Amino acid sequence: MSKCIGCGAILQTKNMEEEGYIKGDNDVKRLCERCFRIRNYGDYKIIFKSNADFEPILKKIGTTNDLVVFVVDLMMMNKDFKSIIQYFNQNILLVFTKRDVLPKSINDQKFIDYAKNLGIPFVDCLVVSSYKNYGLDVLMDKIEYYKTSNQVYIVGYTNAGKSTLINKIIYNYSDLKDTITTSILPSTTLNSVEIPLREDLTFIDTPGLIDSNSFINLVDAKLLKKIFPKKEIKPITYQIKEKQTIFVEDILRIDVNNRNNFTFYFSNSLSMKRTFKKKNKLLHLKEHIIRVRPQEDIVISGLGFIRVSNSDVIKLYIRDLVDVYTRKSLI
Ligand SMILES: Nc1nc2c(ncn2[C@@H]2O[C@H](COP(=O)(O)OP(=O)(O)OP(=O)(O)O)[C@@H](O)[C@H]2O)c(=O)[nH]1
Ligand SMILES: [Mg+2]
Repeated sequence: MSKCIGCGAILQTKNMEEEGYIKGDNDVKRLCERCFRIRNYGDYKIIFKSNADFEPILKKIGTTNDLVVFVVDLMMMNKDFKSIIQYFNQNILLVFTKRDVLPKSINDQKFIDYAKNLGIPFVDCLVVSSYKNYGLDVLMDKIEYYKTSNQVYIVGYTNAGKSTLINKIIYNYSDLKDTITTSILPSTTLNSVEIPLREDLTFIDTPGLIDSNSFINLVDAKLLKKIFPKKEIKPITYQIKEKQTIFVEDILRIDVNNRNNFTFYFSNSLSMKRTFKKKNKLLHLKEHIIRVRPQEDIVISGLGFIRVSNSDVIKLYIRDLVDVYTRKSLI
């Protein structure tokens, strides 16, 4: 059975609603209708998957000795890494991607040190940006150095930027024409996709695991477009002098009581507002009472993080299921 070259789904001509659907006459291209539409019309169709669909793929990788490249979106640093690395005993190369979205002034070593403190057993760690072609030569050198066979697996959470990274590698380091489908939607890649870059090097893209506590897996495509920063984030600082409330669109409410500085590392496409007046907006969302210490970040999984200067207890309202917690400041 042949697979779609864009997402890895097994091709079928019977059911338009199911993954891998292909019109008979498109057979030569081996690209399913969904990939065709994403690529040509930006027309996204969410295929709902659960991690149970993808776990067998990761388990199988764990039975090999092949190098695993674990791709993590820098904005999603907080993720529970263990739920992915538990599958692997082989060499894991940790790659933080989307470097372009965080301010240039931050030293990359900060991210690497942060990762080291999380106790992840990776052989090496580096920071890249597929958009800016940043760090890719170093990545290729490290892959050459750590690979134990001709196969290299690319794994991570959905939306991390795995397929985009492989496409950039195809473009930069091979004469291949085929590319993998990428999109802002979760579960773009549906099955493993093999890219034979050279005789002695095949990349295998995999579907990302879904983090059901990330904001990105709970919202529609329109909001997703705003949430994902397309360029460097310009942090927004609010100097709070008295009781105030900060709103981010109609998705987040933060009530602050005391003098403090809050710096938001969120996509600048999201509109933010602060108000001194008492408002009842968004109180129906899930309430979190957060005790934050000086120089800590409040992380809102999938949305971004807020650096806080002074210790305080604040109230935060966000959609149910979204993980909210504090960590030592990343910046
Ligand atoms: N700013 C920025 N965005 C990126 C970068 N790499 C990928 N993206 C964006 O991140 C989104 C997800 O990218 P994909 O490559 O489809 O992610 P994936 O990890 O393959 O996702 P799944 O196939 O769902 O597991 C897309 O909107 C990409 O354009 C990058 O280096 N910088
Ligand atoms: Mg993908």
